[in-house]
Amino acid sequence: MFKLLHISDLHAGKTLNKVSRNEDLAYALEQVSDICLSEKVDVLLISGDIFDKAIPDYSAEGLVLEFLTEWAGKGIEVVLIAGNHDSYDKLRAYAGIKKLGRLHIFDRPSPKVEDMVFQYKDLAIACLPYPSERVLTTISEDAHRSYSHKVAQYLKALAKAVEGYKYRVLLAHLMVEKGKIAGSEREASVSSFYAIRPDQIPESFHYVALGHLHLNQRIESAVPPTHYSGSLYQIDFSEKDTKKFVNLVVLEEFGAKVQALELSLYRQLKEVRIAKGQSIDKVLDEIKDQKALFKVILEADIKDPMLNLKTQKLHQVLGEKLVFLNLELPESSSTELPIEVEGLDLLQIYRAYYKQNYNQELPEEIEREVFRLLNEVQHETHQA
Ligand SMILES: [Mn+2]
Repeated sequence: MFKLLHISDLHAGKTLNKVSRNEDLAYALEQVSDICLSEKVDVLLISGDIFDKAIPDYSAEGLVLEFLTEWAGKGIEVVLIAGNHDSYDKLRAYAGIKKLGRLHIFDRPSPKVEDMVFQYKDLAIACLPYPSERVLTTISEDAHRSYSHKVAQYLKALAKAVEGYKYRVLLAHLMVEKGKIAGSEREASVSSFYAIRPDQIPESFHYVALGHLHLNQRIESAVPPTHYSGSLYQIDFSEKDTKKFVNLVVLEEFGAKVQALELSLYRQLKEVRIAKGQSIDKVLDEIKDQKALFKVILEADIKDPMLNLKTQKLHQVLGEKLVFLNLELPESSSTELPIEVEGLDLLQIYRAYYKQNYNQELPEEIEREVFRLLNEVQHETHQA
């Protein structure tokens, strides 16, 4: 019998409009450590997206290093793989700290599948770190075949590599068709092009520990028990109102028993809408002491002389807790645009809009700011 704890998608170094989420992660990791010790877990599985970006901030790195080295002398093995947010090279550089803990890092898929297996007594963990297209092309013999075909071939080879073991687990960072998307995953990485079919997951595994999708879920149509444990905290506002879990897995002679354990959250992400005519003071009274980060949607009239005061008040009372403030203007203000929009660029349209609404020319400093913002959204959104 083995006890495994399956966690995923730590996203250390995540920020929301410059607000660091490292405290949220630290709070979750404390609970993970407590569970590992109180449940006497044998192996901790971490299925990728350790970091949110290739170069995270120092406090994120400190947090992860502290967590990973905590297990030295505690008799718990830790197996981790890279996710699509992780840098392969960064995780490879972590190889040295293996000496400190019972830490086993699989940073990228290797052409030799035998190198991708962690063995512990009669348990084998076959690992597939996020297979980027580039890596997959270099290690695959049939380069012309589709992405999902190559991944499926690799999974087959992994299943074969561990067939002699009594207990067999697959640890992978992958998109599986029919998985529910939270919205906070990187868009292209969850498209159907990158998805493998549930029936491409080899039947011979006793448990499949997946990372990538941020909602805790089981892929029912796969033959082996196939689970995403989900992110450890609400990564962004698309995960508002969702609960967070880790999976406790008991591997026994007759199969796997899987139990999702709910984590408590350091801060909730909350979306608050303030309707036109609603008292801002009253809303603020209700929410200002809550332990949460807020996205406030203010239904506004651009001609309202109090608008500036209202937004100032929101910033003043909520402070750091106000992560986003979105003004929602009535539909009509956009239909009032001059008809001869055709052939104008966005800046020209904004100039016309400003003149129509304020009866004056667009001031230079605003024009410069609008130009900068337009540049930013048009040229920088597609960077990873
Ligand atoms: Mn992720």
